[in-house]
Amino acid sequence: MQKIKNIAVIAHVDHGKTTLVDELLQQSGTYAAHQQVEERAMDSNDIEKERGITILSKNTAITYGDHKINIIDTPGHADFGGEVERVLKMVDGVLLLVDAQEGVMPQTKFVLKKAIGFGLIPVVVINKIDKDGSDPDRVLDEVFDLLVALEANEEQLEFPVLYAAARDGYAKWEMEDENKDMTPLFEAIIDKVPYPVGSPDADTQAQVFTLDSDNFVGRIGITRIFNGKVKKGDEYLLVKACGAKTKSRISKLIGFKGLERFDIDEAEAGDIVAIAGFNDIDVGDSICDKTNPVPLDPMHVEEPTLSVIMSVNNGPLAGQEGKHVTSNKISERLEKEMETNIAMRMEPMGDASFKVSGRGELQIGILAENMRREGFEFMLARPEVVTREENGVKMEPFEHLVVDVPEEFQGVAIEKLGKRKANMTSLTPMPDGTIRLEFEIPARGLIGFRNEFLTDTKGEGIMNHSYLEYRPYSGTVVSRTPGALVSMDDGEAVAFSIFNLQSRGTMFISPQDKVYSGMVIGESARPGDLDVNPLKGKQLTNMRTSGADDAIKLVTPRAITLESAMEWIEDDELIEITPLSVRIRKRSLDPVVRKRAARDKKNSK
Ligand SMILES: Nc1nc2c(ncn2[C@@H]2O[C@H](COP(=O)(O)OP(=O)(O)OP(=O)(O)O)[C@@H](O)[C@H]2O)c(=O)[nH]1
Ligand SMILES: [Mg+2]
Repeated sequence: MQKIKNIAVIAHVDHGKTTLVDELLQQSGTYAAHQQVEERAMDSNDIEKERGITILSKNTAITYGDHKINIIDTPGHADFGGEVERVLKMVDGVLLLVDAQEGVMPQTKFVLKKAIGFGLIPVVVINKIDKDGSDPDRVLDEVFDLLVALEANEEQLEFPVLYAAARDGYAKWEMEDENKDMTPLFEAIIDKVPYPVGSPDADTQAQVFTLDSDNFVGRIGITRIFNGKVKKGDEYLLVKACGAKTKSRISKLIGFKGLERFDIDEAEAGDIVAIAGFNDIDVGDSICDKTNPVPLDPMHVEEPTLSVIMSVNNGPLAGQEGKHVTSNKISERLEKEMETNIAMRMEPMGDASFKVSGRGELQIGILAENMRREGFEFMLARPEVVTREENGVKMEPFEHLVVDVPEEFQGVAIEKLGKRKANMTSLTPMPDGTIRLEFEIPARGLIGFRNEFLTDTKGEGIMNHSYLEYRPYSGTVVSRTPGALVSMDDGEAVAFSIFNLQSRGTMFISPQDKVYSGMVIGESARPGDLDVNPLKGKQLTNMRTSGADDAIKLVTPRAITLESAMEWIEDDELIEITPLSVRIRKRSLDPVVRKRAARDKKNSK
């Protein structure tokens, strides 16, 4: 029987997980000599590469001496916390990375809490010790204190610690040791991570933690085998969380090595392999012995905390840029997403709209971004937190927020967060002269805060947050103050009118952009919406902006991205998303209806 170790690499965002996995792949000699490998090889999908972040958990395998090590790289951004939760059951140990300068951050707490909950003993890797301002001793204390706070048991409190610079390819047991290579970390994995329990001779029990597809064999479930064996060509029972059972034959069995996959005939307890042959295989399903099926517990991940209504685009420009625009197409796509993404939910709401729920704006934003790249066109409303009722009390999600600001911005940060119902829990001067402020804040209070925070701190503030728990509803929190500049006509925007409107606020559009009545074309410098005409002055040709004639100078418009729009919009606004454009519009395009609504709102106050 092969000696196997199964580990997941977990951390706060950017603490160096994917870079560390690169080095483990490199230094174990997993790649062929001539193989060209990109940096952060595990971040394989387009959006991951573009943004330099991990979005999906992915597994790889390396050989070290006589051991096979299955490694799962996980995302560190709080919105993808579900990706971490769903893989922790599949491993027997975790590498917890902590940035030697930043120290314990909100998502460090979240992932460590989950790992402790599964009874795992973390191998702590204090990473980026090469960084200026790195302070491994302080960070180690923080990790220890966190484990105590999480009520870790004695064994867990005796966690092994290594010091590393993943990017430079070394890890070591003591700071004084020489910077050499990753050998100490390989040793730690072999010595400190327990072997899988379970027996190859028992009845088969395996569980799917990731879905994949293959043009030839269809759906593939990446599974951890807990007991028994799986053999190509043999028949097994697939048991779903709801209890439904289907019998099928394994048509293809796939093993992993580095970035490669290859066909295998058999795998046994302890290993991670991909299985094809079950048409309706989903994440969380168990694959069991057909005569004595003992399914594994379904997976549990935290429920979504944020939801947004997605609907068919019904604006004047609808259908011009997208390929898939109907309610049926959108519904099909969302259903497909829910099969693989166990941290998200979807609920049809009637009138060609769907409630999509997830962990945060980024998670929902990435789904929307993937959809527009696939040719979809649709609208999104303002994100709302998912509230719950507990014993007759309305509850809402709270987040743990950490902001790092230069001292001079401490006051404004505290004041602005106070207005958003944040409760400060600590204030720590950091060695680099910044101040670290920690808060507990209703998730609602964070919607739209990032932009404001960056402006207030002149781009120097850093904020990080992750889910804490549900608490009683905390009343109204402030929302956006500036109003919208709303187009009152349909057509193509004209340079001259944009020039005239610049003094009214920040423009979102450029000359020749298509606009329509009710579309938001800028942010007003003042509260309250303003209807404006971006088409006026048609007789003055647009040529005047492009030529050498600099009679009018246009300020570069503020770029509207999917996420910035989600942060910015109010309840009476919608985002129109197509493969080519992101536009903001008023929910009601009719100015008369809007005026009446504004008057009613004012009277009711
Ligand atoms: N100075 C320094 N930088 C590092 C080190 N390891 C990684 N980095 C840098 O940190 C950044 C983030 O690295 P990633 O490996 O993508 O971090 P990650 O934890 O996988 O990030 P997410 O998956 O998005 O949570 C990159 O710019 C790396 O080059 C290190 O040891 N020292
Ligand atoms: Mg990563």
